[in-house]
Amino acid sequence: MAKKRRNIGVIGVPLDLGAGRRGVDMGPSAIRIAGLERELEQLGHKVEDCGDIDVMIAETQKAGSTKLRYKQPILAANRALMKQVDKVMSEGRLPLVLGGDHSIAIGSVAGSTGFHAKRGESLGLIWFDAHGDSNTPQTTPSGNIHGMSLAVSLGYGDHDLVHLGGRAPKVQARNTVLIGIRDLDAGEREFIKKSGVTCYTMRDLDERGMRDVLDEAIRTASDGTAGIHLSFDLDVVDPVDAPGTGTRVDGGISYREAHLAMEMLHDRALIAAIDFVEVNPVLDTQNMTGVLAVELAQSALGKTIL
Ligand SMILES: [Mn+2]
Repeated sequence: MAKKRRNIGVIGVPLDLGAGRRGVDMGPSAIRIAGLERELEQLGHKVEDCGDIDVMIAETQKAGSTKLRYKQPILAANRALMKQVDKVMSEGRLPLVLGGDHSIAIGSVAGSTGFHAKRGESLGLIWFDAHGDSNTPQTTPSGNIHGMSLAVSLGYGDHDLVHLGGRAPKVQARNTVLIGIRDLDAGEREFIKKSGVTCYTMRDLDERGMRDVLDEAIRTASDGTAGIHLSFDLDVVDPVDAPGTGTRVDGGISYREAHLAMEMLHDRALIAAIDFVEVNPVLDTQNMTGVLAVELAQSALGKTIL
């Protein structure tokens, strides 16, 4: 049994328009099939599945600008997600958002921070990822919006995406932490250095260990905030343990490091909202990565070994 029993609202976002490879739209199903609701209820939580956000599929849409591919349908899906996250939080539940590609963090973070902004509060953001997701339309090599969502949340990039919900930025750089980074584009490197976010690369994790890094990350993201939005891209985990993601990068965090991070967040942080994104069943092995997402959700929500 988890120490803190929570009411949880699961929200699926079957969106792959922000990614370069297809298939991540099946992520919410893969995570549900792996037993998400059952496992969380076994911990004593009350889980309600709110179903999926309506999203367009690539076959009915035009990509439009090569610098912001599928902007309009991505914006529409994120607007709906923002409203659903706000609704779930207004009902006193923790939003657990299942991606979909990482562009869905635009709406998820807009929703969670918007809920708190109405109460004069802000949230910190902890972003686990192999990548920076900090391109802008000016720097993007691919035009894929899942590579822009962190920058958007910090107030940089396309005006409509940045101002979704009317407020910008959604989070302050001083409360924003990236962890597990090992593959950055040139523009992202510049952005991360200048923006004021805290970035722990794989080298930092190698040298200092997950425990030390997470301790500091929780302090940074919690400082002056009402809680932490956890956005977890499964590609932060080494491809040996998480083969089902579209942009695999070798040398990621281990299975145990990922669990330790989630366990520490449960014990030492106030988690306000959670995203698990980029599970791609088309590229997976026997739904290993969907199962991993469920296991990490359990650890973040109070599962202990002893
Ligand atoms: Mn990402």
